Amino acid sequence: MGLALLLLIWLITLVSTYFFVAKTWWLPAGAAAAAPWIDGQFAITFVLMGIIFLAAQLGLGYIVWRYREQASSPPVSYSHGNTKLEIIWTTLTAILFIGLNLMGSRVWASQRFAPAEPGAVQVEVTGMQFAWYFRYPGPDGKYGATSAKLMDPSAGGEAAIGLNTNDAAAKDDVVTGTMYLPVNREVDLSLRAVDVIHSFFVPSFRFKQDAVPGLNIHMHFKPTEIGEYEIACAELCGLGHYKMHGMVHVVSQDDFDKWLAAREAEKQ
Ligand SMILES: [Cu+2]
Repeated sequence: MGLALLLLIWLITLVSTYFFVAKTWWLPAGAAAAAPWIDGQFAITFVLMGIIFLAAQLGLGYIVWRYREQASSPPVSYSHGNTKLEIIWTTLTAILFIGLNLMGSRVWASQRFAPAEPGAVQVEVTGMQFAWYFRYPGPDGKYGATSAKLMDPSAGGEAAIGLNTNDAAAKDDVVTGTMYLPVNREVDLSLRAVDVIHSFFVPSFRFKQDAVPGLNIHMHFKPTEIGEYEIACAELCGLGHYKMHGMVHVVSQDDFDKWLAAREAEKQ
């Protein structure tokens, strides 16, 4: 019985480790400037945690087998703990977790606290049950005013985000249901939410940030590959959460300019 348990524990350990090593459930290929940095952080975390996980589970299996009940087993003796050992492993765990946090905080902060590169494309993303809307400020470079009173999610587009069309700065604002971005240019993102908390997640960009009602959250990132990428809502936000899906089209600067000009023309 002890041997069967040892084999079972080791088998579960090795099979679950295999999925991480073989990357069977890995994220899609990175397509933004920070992606290699974030992937590197993932790799460090998985390798360190993987070594500890393997050592702990293989050790557990061995001990289950080594101390199995046998005819010659001595009577059980109880341990009342070992303060020195507890201090050692608590300290090591604290160093590991705080260290990983400090390492990861650099890339996290670089996308949030450091200012976006000059000339970044401005895009406002609004999450609502259950859609994403994208707003470009137009030639004036200014977003027009919005108001909660004007919001009509059932109408879609400008009305959904409550754009005040009487505001001069709103005249050239473009609101779309699909996001277009020029390749290799930084994107200065403003994230808003209408109703509940949503989370703007683009797995290919390794980009995830909550959108919170009442807050305007700024982040920036740089797509580096032309292509189409999925957007998912990563915060359980209601019954339709599963279909809160969108697409980002990363195109050349030329195609982006043409696309935006065509949207402006549609407004006239
Ligand atoms: Cu959502």
